[in-house]
Amino acid sequence: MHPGDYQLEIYLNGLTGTVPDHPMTFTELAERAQRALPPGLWSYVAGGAGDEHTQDANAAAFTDWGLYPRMFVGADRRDLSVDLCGIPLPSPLLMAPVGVIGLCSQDRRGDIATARAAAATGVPMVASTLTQDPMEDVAPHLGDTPGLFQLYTPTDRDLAASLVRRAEQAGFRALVVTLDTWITGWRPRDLATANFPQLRGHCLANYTSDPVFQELVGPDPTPDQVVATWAGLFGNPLTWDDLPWLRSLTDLPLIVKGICHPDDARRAADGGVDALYCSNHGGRQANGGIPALECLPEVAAATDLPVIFDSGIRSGTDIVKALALGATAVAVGRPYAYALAVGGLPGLVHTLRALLAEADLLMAVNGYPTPADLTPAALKRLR
Ligand code: FMN
Repeated sequence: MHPGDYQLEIYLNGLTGTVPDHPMTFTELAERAQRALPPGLWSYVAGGAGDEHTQDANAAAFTDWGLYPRMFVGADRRDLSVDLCGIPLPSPLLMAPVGVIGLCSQDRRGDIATARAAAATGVPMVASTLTQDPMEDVAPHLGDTPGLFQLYTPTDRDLAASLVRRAEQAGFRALVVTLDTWITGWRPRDLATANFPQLRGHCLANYTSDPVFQELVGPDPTPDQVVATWAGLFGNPLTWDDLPWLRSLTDLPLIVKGICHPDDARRAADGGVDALYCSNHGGRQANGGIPALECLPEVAAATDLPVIFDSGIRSGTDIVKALALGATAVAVGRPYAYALAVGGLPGLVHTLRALLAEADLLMAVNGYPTPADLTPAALKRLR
């Protein structure tokens, strides 16, 4: 079985008159997600920082590169598996942490649906700190697929330690600490509707279920007290001096998310992290103007550590190009949030399979049978 076999399945279904229920392109996915989601949630998921130039540039940057077709390779057998910090993965694709994924499914149990999609496809879920269901309820649905836990480091160190301890006990296999979101970037779409989901009490289950948080908020808190306590400790403006403490929190692989400069990559490596996560948060945080893909080669070259990449991946082709530019694994954010909104669990499974099928078939046609064959030499810079 290759991921690309999904296309045969679709064509064979067509012989009995069945066509896919779910979108085949990102454009259609986005159009249908906009219709499926309440307007405020659509704006929150689809929007980004400032005039969204960086967010658009993230996706456009992939068209600056082309993949050389190579012949006489006989790439009839592909192996897309990768090793990420000692965790064997069937493919290099992950689902990025999306804090409101819980709200994106019609029943508002999207964290659990995402975990089930991970179980069905082998595509790991990076579970956000911000979930509708507590991590202990999400993790069992991952099945045999590894899950990673993403930490928004709170200002209270005991709460941070408690969240990490719970993630370990729930069976998550790595800790992803997000560095670029201790404060929220300027997001005009959300500001125009004065809408910030967590301030309305959404996606705080990991906090309200936490013994340290419960202690901090006091007995029988009102919803307003929960939100006020959460808002008061959500964002920790970490410095390099905090890295030894973060490292001491867990023996799990520690992955730092938001690394876009080679100096930061080197310093994080010196501080004992296990992998780098090159991302500009999908252009949601800073409208600084550099597409994340432009940062990837330098970050990848800076150390020997594995690198996860996200921000702007919209297709299987994009996955292949990011691998060639140095990523060990790549993650999608909005594409899977839209897929869940449009088609629930089956829609999400379809989109993940479609992304992998396209990547696999591009590698087959162009003669790159494994991720290791994808190097910068496979790419031609077009602009
Ligand atoms: N990143 C985090 O580290 N933690 C989060 O809770 C989180 N929530 C997000 C919520 C939404 C609605 C979106 C779209 C992104 C969020 N991100 C979060 C950023 C994603 O992990 C990822 O970096 C980004 O979506 C990748 O870009 P893409 O959407 O262009 O694929």
